[in-house]
Amino acid sequence: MALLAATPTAAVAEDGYELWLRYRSVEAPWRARYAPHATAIVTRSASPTMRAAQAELRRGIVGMLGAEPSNQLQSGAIILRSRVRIGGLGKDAYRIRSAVVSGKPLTIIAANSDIGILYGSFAFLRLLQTRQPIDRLDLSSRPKLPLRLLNHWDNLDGTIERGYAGHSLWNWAELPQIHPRLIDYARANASIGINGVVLNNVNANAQILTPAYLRKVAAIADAWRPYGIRVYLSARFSAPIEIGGLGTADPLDPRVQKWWRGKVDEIYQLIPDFGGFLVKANSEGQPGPQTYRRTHADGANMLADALAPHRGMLFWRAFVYGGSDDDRVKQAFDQFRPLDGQFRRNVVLQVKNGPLDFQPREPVHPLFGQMPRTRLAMEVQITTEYLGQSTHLAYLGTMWSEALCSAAAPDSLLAMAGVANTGNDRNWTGSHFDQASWFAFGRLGWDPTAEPRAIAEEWTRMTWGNNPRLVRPIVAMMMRSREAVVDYMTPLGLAHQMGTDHHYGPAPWVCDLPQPSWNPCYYSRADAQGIGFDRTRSGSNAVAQYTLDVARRFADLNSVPDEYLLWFHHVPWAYRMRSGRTLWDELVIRYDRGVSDVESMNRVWASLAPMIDAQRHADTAARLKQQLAEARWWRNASIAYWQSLSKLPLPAGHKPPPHTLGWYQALRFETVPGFLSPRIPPGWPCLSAQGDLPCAP
Ligand code: GCV
Repeated sequence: MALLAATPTAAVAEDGYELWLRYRSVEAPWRARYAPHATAIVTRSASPTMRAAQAELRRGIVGMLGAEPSNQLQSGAIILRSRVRIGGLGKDAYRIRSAVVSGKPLTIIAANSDIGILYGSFAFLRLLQTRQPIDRLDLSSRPKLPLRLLNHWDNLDGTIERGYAGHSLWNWAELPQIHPRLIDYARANASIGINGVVLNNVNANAQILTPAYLRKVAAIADAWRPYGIRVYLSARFSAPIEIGGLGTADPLDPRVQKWWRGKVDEIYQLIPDFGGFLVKANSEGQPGPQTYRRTHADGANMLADALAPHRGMLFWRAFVYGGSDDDRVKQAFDQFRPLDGQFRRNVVLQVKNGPLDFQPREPVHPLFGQMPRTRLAMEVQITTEYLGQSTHLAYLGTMWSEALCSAAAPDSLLAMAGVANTGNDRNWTGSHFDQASWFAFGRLGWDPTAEPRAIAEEWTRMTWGNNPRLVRPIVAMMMRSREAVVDYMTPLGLAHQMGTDHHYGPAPWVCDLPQPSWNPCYYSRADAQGIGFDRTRSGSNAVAQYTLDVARRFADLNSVPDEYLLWFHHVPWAYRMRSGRTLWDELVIRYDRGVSDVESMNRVWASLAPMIDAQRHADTAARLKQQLAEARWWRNASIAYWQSLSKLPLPAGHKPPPHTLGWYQALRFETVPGFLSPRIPPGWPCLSAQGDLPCAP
């Protein structure tokens, strides 16, 4: 890295479109080291995937080294060798090694399949992008999970449920014409090993299964095939009624089974490598087999049987609640655990990382490790519905790694599914830093044991630059960022304290929604005596859903980690924490710690201005400023509410909220994403970017 310090990179105009595949010119000393090992790209195959690999290598080499590679077998050539039968490595794996053949130094990228070559090519480019030596290579890599899928919650009208980066990338009016952006999307995904994309929202519209849409879906599948990306669709369980003319969707009805078989055959006629279906059933108003008194297994197996002859997969979501009065976080486990062993081989049960709903922090879902005879996918949310949406900087690699490391999760996994955070904003994700979570999702899908810090560093180098004076502070900021959000939103195991419906901003006081578990008060259980949800034996006993040793640790106040205290226990405000402080004091200190972390992120980012291009710097600075205002708002509104119950003074040195509780309760946010039309009556108070000040009229 000493080479870098001598030649700081010039900051040129950038808008974030290129993501982490920027391929900017490397510093002269590195060019001198790299150029002799990237003089040519040689391959015998002209398959579309090999052409994509060649094109990417060429693009990277021209961009970074400024020289056009030839296609001659010469000193310094990169040889792409597919179908070489590398023992012990699977289909997607690659090996990269340096060799000397007939006196010529060469770099050989070898794989069992063409797609392995594409992955290997991206890995080779990554070495240059992150300034690693490439003259004595011998490395190989294979994905630990075979299926690595993005789930888009894109609606057919172009809106995106919980999307904060513009409209859908799929322009149904324009399709089957392929916009070049769809190819850049495929390149980005292939570069991080993503190999499947569900195009439409799990709150599905059956129209996607009609011939007119399927022809457009087939065009996307054709365009992405060279990049190893299979297309999947969310299927609406009641489609046989809505588009099939049947009077029922009962999975045991032979007419329904025949309709699905016919539909699946029709899809495979158009898309021979169609990935399969994703289904949200009997959840949040979606239809499902329980409507006909059938089980989730009956429903999933019926669809799986239709897909099986074509080797299609059926992803069935375990996100269910509302069918009982029991603690919401217990309901998925209670419904699905008894079905272990009843699903077909091509069914994957898709389970959210935690048992509630993508909160800033949850313990791992107890189904992981406890469905030994069922194939599982871990579903995470890349789009930050509950972590400040696209304003707050929250790198999620740390959060997912926490879930993946817990409860033997990686061993029981077949797949990772990530709810996509992309839209048609120029930089894809709204916030530049949200690109990092997309990147981390792919890298963790490839290797769930990968270090989130290493991933953050890789992304930073590829996205912002290799200058250590920039890499170190950005990585430090990212590594702390999610914990900061936890601290100023829902510290110490609190959850779901967000505003009704849009989930934007604090609303811990809400207690009047018809479905009990939609209310923040349901989760905090806060009253004059204390706070927290008793999930031990004296309460809902959700803790008993974990394996014995984990359950014991969580159930015991002496061993439960502070991070999960209020998730599992209801404790008095004066409860003495391990730190020696009372719970009340600790709570306030955590809120303030979160806010001060965001203050420091603002300072760090400002100091990086000379090293970062103006547009991306300014955009990020504006979001960080807004984040700070919102972090303070979260802190102040939450403390004002808890204090109205605890009646305790703030610990010394911690400032009281600048407004009354009523002021925070009166704020309305009808223009945040999720609402289709602005409905703010004139005169409503709102929060300005400057902090706790009413907006100008
Ligand atoms: C697609 C949460 C979100 C919903 C989402 C649901 C799900 O409840 O708020 O928008 O619906 O999760 O995962 O199905």
